[in-house]
Amino acid sequence: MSEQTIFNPTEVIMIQPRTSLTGSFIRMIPIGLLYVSSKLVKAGIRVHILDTRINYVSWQESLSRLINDNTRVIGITVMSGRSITESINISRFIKSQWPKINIVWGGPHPTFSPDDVLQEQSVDFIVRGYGAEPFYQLVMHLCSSDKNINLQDIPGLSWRNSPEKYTHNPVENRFEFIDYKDIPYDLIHDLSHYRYLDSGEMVFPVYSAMGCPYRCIFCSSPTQYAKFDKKWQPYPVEDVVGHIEMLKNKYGATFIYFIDDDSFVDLSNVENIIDKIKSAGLKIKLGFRGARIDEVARMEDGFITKLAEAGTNTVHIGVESGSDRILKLVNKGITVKDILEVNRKLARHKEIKVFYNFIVGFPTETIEETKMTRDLIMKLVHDNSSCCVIPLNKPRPLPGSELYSLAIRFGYKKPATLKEWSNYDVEAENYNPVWLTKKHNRFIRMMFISMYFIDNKIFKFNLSNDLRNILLKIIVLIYTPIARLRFKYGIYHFFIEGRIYSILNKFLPEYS
Ligand code: B12
Ligand code: SF4
Repeated sequence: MSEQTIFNPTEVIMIQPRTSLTGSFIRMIPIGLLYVSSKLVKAGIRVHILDTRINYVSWQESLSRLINDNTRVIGITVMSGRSITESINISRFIKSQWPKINIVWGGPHPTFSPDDVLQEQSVDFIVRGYGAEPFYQLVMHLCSSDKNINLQDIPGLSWRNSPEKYTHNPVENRFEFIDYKDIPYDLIHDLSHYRYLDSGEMVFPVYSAMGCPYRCIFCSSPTQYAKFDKKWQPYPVEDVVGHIEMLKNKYGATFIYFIDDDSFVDLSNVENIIDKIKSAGLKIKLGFRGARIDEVARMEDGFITKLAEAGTNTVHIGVESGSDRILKLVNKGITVKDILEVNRKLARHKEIKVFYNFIVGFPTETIEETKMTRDLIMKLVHDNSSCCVIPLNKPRPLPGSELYSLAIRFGYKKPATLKEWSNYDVEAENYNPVWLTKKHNRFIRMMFISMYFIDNKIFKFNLSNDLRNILLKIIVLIYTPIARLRFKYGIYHFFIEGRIYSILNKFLPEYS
């Protein structure tokens, strides 16, 4: 397809909506939008990025300023949860003012639940799965004089034929690898808006590997890769290090956050990366969001020291439960004993801050088993003062996952409308899985909120001393003893803090 065939000139706008409260503390550059725009930018099409997490109150004006007669397509990246409400508002606003502009949704939510997205009349197309090539083809189809590209041939594309009839093209069953030199970072004009827990670092999310070979039943990844020949594939080590070098030299990166599903499937791959970082003389901090207990169990102390010496200061590990029965049910492949041993091993490496993830309230989980998770959390914090426990998740069954089939057996009905999906957020008070008793839900809610306090998180994050953070720290100092009492003894009665949290979550201005 040559550039001359495009109706001249064509402009595309890519929008990052607001996400949940978590997203206001970890605000990464919207790389989903950069990846998906990469081929268009290479073909010379003008692409603008609008991140409504920044200056949220004036997003309508900012968008109106960007739209002109050449704007043909607007893409929005959508995760399940709060960003759905935001994306509906944005899409309806566009359609009400500029009905001819095509609106395309992509990202995790449309990938897993496309039908309910197509019920929303303001959305014209969905791209499921990896987006760079399909989005390029769609824009070509919509904007170019060359009609060789048929909608039917675009992988992962979905659209509405009539109010009740939708077409879903099959997705390509392989990973999308984008050359780091083609990622159009320059579309982001001010990098200073992005942050990782207010650490003051210039953070860039980077892939070192795609996919995951494990099959935890609650995770969307095994469903996404079910038909892939290879479930895990690393990027060439030279590319990973070349990418980091470019980000450091050209954009001032000080912290690389590996967003891989799982970075440590092959320990020698990470070792090669850190060796190469060292030999290139790159001084940069590293964080890994994808690590497993059994993988850390395989690491010698020397390996962990080497990771730390290469700049690693953050590792996220999925622990999930303090009950061996639940760990088995969710196919985690680890035991509570393994978790405790790994935590003690990591306690010997204080330079690395470990973040543990938990999920409570699986179908068949008893309140006693949830209490075992509570006890494990207290033990982990006791044994390793540098660990942090991420606020709890409740299981959110995604269509196609094993958890989904299990949950259906226990009376689960998936949200019927897009609006209902927007309540599917980790912070949402009103997401109470049907298989849990009222008492169990209230117990989990108490744990969820207390978890912000029990491990002195806020003081481990080096938050700056702006007004919001000072207020937060005062609240934490006052409330921590109460939270610890509630957590330790399971006191969930008269939980007015839960209401206060919900109100704050709704009305707190976006962290900007
Ligand atoms: C960084 C990250 C975050 C960041 C912010 C992400 C953001 N965009 O705002 C933070 C930390 C805030 C976050 C929070 C959460 N996250 Co998260 N997160 C990720 C992570 C690690 C990387 C996302 C990313 O940047 N990927 C790289 C880019 C290149 O990929 P991509 O975004 O998928 O984009 C590609 C396609 O999806 C598509 N595409 C994307 N957007 C668009 C738009 C258009 C128009 C088109 C055509 C195509 C398209 O094309 C892109 C290129 O191929 C992924 C796991 C992963 N490895 O992907 C989980 C992941 C997205 N998160 C997930 C979850 C569950 C959560 C939380 C619920 C966790 C929690 N307990 O708090 C919250 C929910 C937040 C919310 N609802 O608002 C799930 C998604 C579930 C879902 N259905 O939405 C994932 C997939 C992890 C997993 N396997 O479970 N997350
Ligand atoms: S190891 Fe992580 S990415 Fe892989 S299936 Fe389990 S939860 Fe998902």
